[in-house]
Amino acid sequence: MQSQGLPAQEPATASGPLLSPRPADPAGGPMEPDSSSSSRRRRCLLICLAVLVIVICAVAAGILWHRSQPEPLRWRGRGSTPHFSEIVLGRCFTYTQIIRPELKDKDCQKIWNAFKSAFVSKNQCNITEEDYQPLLKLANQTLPCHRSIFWSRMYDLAHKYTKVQQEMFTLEDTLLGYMADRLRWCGDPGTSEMNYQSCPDWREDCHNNPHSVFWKTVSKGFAEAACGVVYVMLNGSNLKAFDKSSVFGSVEIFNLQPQKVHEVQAWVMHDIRGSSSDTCSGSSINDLRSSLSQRNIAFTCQDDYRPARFLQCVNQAEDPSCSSKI
Ligand code: N1C
Repeated sequence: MQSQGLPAQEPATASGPLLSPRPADPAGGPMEPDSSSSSRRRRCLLICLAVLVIVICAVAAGILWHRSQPEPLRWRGRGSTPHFSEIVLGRCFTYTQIIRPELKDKDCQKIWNAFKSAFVSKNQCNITEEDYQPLLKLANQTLPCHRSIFWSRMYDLAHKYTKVQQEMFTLEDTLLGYMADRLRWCGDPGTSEMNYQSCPDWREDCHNNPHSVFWKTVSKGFAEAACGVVYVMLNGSNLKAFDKSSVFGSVEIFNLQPQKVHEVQAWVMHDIRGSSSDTCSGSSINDLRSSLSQRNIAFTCQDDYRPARFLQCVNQAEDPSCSSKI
């Protein structure tokens, strides 16, 4: 039978120093079948060992690499809205190309970059109004006088109203508000990525987070730009229709410009089947009246402004308050 061993003249060191030297074959003939098969077994064993070592090293390196990736900080608020960048960029194009084509020359890619640069890779509790200034400059938009509507605790009805009355604008009907409407976002100091796991909560983590500072900054800009008669929709089914701690009560009214704003007209709306907790003659509206009079801005107030009431009645037409006689 033909030997399956290596030729005896092959140097013993060819397989490496770990191999034991092959027995010498004084006749120069084929090796003994026993010793050749044991050398094969050893070689197999060595190859298996080497493969095992490589696998262990690869797994260990993988684990170390994974651990060295910085984990984003953990906050108490929900993380960024999934696909935040795609949504903001898409909304920018929708707004500038379809909704308000007069803004078609805005550069949405630049706007998105400025938005992201305002908060990524920064301390998420130390975001400032200045961080958002480049974004505000790029997305700047002029609104005609008498067309701005503010709201507080009345998100749905105010936006239903401007959907029908298309020449009127809430902040969410401007490019900046439209892009960010109902989204959440934050970054992480360790990376230039978004944090999709958690974001700082205004109450439980910190006030100067990317989301709160954004709304404060753009609300301030929206109020500064308003002129003529401005409108505000307030929720009379809340205990206080006017809340001094709301964005409207703490930011917007203080940034209306008395030289441009002649009058603030408030509409205090009540849920059709809800309670009527506060009205134009209540004390919270009085607070609003006096805040504005100190700033020399005239004030008028209407309970259940009829055009907005009609919108509430679309869903509850059977209610007596929706009958045309009332
Ligand atoms: O605190 P609010 O109401 O009085 O804020 C509303 C007021 C509006 O007039 C807007 O111009 O301030 C502006 N504004 C927004 O447009 C806006 N969209 C979404 C302020 N906040 C806005 N958000 C988010 O809702 C944001 O997270 C903020 O804290 C809330 C405010 O809602 P609110 O208490 O009903």
